[in-house]
Amino acid sequence: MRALLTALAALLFAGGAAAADLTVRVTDASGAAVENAVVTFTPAAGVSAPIRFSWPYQVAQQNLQFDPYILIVPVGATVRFPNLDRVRHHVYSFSEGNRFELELFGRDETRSYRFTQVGVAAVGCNIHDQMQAYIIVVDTPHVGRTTASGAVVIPGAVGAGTLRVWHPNLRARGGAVSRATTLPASGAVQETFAVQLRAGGHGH
Ligand SMILES: [Cu+2]
Repeated sequence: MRALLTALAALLFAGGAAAADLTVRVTDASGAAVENAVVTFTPAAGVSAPIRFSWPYQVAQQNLQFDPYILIVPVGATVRFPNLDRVRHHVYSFSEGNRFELELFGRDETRSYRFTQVGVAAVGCNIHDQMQAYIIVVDTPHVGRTTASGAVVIPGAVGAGTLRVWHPNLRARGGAVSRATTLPASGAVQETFAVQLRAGGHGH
């Protein structure tokens, strides 16, 4: 009986965490799919639980590129920057609130930096101009990045809140547009954004 009650409690708890199955589609002005848009849903009621993501908080340098091109981390996260190249890199960001500089470091060395401000850090290398990456620092667990299809599934979103779309080439203040929405507690929900991109395109 005790085991049954425990199972029942677990079931009820899972029910309490119900949320809509939210898919967000991002297109450009001509209707073409936009890849590498970061979509967040921020509940109006706020977020109380600590935010953790399943992917590594890491931007490697390999073959004179940053990998990944776009990294999403929770505010307060420490991001590692391992250098897997034979050459030295000098990684920096001049983005307001997320300025940092990791001076020349070489093969198999790692530097790290803790991101304490919600926002975007545009990351570059002082030596290799073509190296570019973006670190998106968020205060919500409901976040994802659009694939080549222009779509992303946002986990756990429910209730009133703000949907926000950011893209490196988005023509808007802060590179982002947003709108208020209210999501049902269950069922499949689709939201679409048609955004204006600067020439130069759809990301990476
Ligand atoms: Cu470099």
